[in-house]
Amino acid sequence: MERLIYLNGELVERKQAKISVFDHGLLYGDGVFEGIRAYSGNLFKLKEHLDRLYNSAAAIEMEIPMTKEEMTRAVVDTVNANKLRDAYIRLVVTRGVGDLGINPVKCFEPAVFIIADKVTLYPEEYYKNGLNIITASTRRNIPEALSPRIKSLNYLNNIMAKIEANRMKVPEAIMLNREGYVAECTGDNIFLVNTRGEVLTPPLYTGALNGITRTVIIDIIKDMGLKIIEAPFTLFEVYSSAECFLTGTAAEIIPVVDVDGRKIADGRPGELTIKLKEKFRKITKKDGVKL
Ligand code: PXG
Repeated sequence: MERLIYLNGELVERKQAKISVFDHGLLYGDGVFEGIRAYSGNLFKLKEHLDRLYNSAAAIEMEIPMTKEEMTRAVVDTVNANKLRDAYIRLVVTRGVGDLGINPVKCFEPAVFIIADKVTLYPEEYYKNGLNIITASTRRNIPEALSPRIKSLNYLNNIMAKIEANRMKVPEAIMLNREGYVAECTGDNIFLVNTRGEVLTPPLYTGALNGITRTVIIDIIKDMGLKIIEAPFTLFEVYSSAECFLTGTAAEIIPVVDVDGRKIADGRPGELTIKLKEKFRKITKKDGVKL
């Protein structure tokens, strides 16, 4: 079946889903987006994703021409039109068509499109054996220039770090902020478990995206009665950790067993990491908006 794409209020066939070369999302990366998943007919944490989308839009002074209720309906309709129960959903809002100058005042209407597709799962061995990752030399964008909390269409900062990972033939890379503290990975948040059994994750001000999965994991850790510490840490804490894992909509929870060629603990996925993954899987069918 040909995919149906939501484009500015209409469901159109993939071939008809076209954006102008004068769209400022394309010309300048001027826009925002979300990556969302549906699990067995449940749009997991859709409200939280939409809140982040509207906050990102507000941060770049762009008004999304739809209410959150209308956007919820548009997402539900798009997934249903494609007869999907498990899906990866890409929701994009661009500044819209303007002229060749950067000035957004000439862009009169943001463009909204939603793509719903099958989820491409990460290889099973990533979860079973854990990831080898590196530290990128590319530092995270500084908040004084552009807040790394905005999920904008300008992902070049992360892409440059991803290219470094590709060069080293590993699937992810740690990004440090300007001060040298660990911020996050190119498309995932990062967590450590130290040898005292405390869980650490970088605070958002270090340059981490406010990950939806990150928040869910923090809540699970608190429910388990474990201590979660949101405080800056360096590569020293990473290299000497008892466990390390990444979180994200696509990856869910994925163990890390090697950073920059140094083994994390015994080089096997950690016990708590595995437990968190199981707990996370259980709630993906519950918390969200039903299709
Ligand atoms: N940090 C960054 C920089 C991200 O882009 C996350 C963390 C995880 O956030 P969520 O809300 O998903 O738990 C993301 C989001 C990809 C890809 O293809 C990944 C993301 C976004 C776009 C593409 O790997 N991850």
